[in-house]
Amino acid sequence: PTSKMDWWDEAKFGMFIHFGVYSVPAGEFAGTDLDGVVYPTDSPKLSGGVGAEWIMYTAKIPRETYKLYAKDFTCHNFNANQIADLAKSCGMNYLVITLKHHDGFVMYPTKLTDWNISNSGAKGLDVIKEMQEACLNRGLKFGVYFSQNIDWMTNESYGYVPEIKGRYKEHKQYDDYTENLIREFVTRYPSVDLIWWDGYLENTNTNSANRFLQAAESIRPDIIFNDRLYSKHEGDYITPEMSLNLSIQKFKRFELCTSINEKSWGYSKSKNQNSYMTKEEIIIDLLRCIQYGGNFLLNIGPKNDGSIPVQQSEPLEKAGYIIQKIGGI
Ligand code: JFZ
Repeated sequence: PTSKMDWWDEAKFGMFIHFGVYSVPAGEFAGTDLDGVVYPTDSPKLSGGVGAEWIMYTAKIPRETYKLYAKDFTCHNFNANQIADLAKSCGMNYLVITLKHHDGFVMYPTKLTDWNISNSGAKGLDVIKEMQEACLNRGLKFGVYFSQNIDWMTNESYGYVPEIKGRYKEHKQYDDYTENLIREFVTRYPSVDLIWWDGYLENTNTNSANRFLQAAESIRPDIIFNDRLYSKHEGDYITPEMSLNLSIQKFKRFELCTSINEKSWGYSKSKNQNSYMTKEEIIIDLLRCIQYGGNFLLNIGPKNDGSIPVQQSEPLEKAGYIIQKIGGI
């Protein structure tokens, strides 16, 4: 018997891509980098709120100011085929790209908000479509990261203001928008294989959440979901971000995600957010995941022109060389 999890159970290695308007400021605002930001010391690795993709929030950039970055989101050197080739050459079997991160910017030309790629320097380009086609052509499964309830561009959402974090609020209008966006997306790009939810899990209205799942599954019955939709939603697999808790992971499907730039998911030019995994570290994390039966989702953060900085492509290419040498994974 076949199950929708069949491909996922064999996937082992995938590429995560954080790409959006935050790739323009790239961790720097008003000429200063995030020197003043206090990073949590209890976690040596990356957590939410400290990466360059959070700059609108951490540097308290006003909405109208942040919107000005969109014109420099050019994607002039974005090459979906090249990125998919890189994933393939490393033995990766799937790819997950940000459709909408916490800044609310939508990476395909949606009808539902003006805050999308067609009103940016990349006007005319559909990153989601190109990436999906490149994946389809190479037999890579295709997924999208979707921030379902953090959207700093609107008061209708949860959590531009820290005080509302952790407190449940009904956001009917925003939840309707999310549901419509999911429906539009899966209708327009029906070969999507996975939605990687992310948000304030304790704030998701469970009725709304079930409508999001339904909207996607009604068009794409075999779609896979991670576990970051709401607190009690298990999803199809769990996503331990920093480390593996092996007592849990023996019993549940898991996917470890990590960024090649250990300090940021989105591209950063800040000296405080530049620490890159070596090829050895990539191979070790990958093998540890595989050994315990999980998948490893490794993140890159392209620049605003769509190119992959050499500090990220180099360790990945070198790891890919080793993986090819041993005959794949
Ligand atoms: C979230 C985002 O806030 C972040 O920008 C990035 O997209 C990342 C992949 O996901 O951050 C999280 C979410 C969950 C955990 C840590 C960081 N977690 O469960 O440990």
